[in-house]
Amino acid sequence: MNRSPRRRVLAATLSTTAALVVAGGAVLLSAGNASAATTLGASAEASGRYFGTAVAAYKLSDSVYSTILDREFDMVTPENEMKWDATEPSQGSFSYTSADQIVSHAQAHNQRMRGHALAWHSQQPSWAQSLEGTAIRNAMINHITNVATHYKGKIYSWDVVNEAFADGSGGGRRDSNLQRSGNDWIEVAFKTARAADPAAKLCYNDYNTDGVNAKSTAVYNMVKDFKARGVPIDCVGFQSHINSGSPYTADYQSNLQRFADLGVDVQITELDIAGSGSAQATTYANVVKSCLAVTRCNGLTVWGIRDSDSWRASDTPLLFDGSGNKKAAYDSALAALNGGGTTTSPTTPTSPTSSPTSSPSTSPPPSGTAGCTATVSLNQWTGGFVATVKITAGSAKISGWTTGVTLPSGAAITNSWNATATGSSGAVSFTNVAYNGAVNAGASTEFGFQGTGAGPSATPTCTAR
Ligand code: 9MR
Repeated sequence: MNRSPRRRVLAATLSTTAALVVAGGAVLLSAGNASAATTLGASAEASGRYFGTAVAAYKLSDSVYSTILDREFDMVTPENEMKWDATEPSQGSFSYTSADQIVSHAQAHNQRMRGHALAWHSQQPSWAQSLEGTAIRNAMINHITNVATHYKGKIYSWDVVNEAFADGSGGGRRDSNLQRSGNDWIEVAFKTARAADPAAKLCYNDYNTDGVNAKSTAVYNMVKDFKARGVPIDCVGFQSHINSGSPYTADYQSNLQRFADLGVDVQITELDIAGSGSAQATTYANVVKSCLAVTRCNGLTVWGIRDSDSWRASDTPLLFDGSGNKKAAYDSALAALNGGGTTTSPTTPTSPTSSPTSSPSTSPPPSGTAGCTATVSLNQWTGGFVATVKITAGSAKISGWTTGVTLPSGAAITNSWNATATGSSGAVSFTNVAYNGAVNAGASTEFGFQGTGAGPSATPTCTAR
């Protein structure tokens, strides 16, 4: 069953050993920092997540490309090979050669697969482009049934429907032959995919939804409706093609969280960030941290390996340069995955009435002893709040921590991430989870919680082990 991946269990079970070999031969070292893995995939696995990339079949014979792929990544999305035009070039005649090549490569290297994409207005074969009404509806159903059946049991999650919402402030559906076949085409696509491969997570995937805006809210309302009516949907993909026209915004994390709160997983599916140097590196770290802060964020996929592999190469938006060297963005993303790094993920209110605050602990540990301090960043609005707590080790490395907060009367915690909560109102304590207890001297880790009512106003306590 793809929903409880084998390696997730392995990583959790074995993370206390001194060193171990995980996917792609990457080594997870416990010396110095128990969660400091040396590759993107191994590092993501330490928190039960994945780190993937889009792959083009024709590049697998490029040894620079495949060496990086197999060293760094534990999830693979075919960049074009599973699309409708590639898999059903003439109606009823299916062609899986290139996609199968990617699946075989992934299986041989212990990488899982994201399937992309079963139903989409773009990259339809020409025969489908000319269909309308019942004809396109039936063609879609037949296509999904065939492709999802061919890959049954081999796909961790499918982008069942891609980019069905319009850009702009209207919050409506995008016009297409699929949309014109009836507004229910999306739920029909999901039901068809579920019937064909019940083990795959079924995702809705889109771009310009990487923050709270009219388009993401339209998707949110659809997911909410699907959940209420029992339409099978398991996840939402956020493409995250980030550039000046579609920037990383401070509500990135809270947007992921509001979807997760509907009862679906969230995934970063096509990440690339235009730019270079430290600005690009900071944004990569912020996106990674946002995913790590959301319990139901399963993992991240970058849309290509080297800048030269990108669909928009001139933006140099990826983690490796054209020669395959690691960029600053790589180091920053890895550090963020390992719970370190120097960037902070800004959080903003989900309503305009919020006022972020930050307060340092009043009881710093004695120097030279194991100890920790905690600071809280609070975003609140009428009726609720999100708190991000930063735990910082003192002058010695710590191996675990517990922090205490006091909630005002009437407040209650509804959700937390990257920590185990004891209690939900009044005095509440949070203890590290397996992968973020060890914090090096002077280094930090973060966890968060969400609640109803007002957030804590006093400084959290921090006790180290
Ligand atoms: O990266 C893909 C590029 O090679 C194709 O030419 C293009 C065709 O539509 O699709 C690109 O991938 C897109 C993805 O499938 C869906 N989201 C946007 C991606 C970038 O355009």
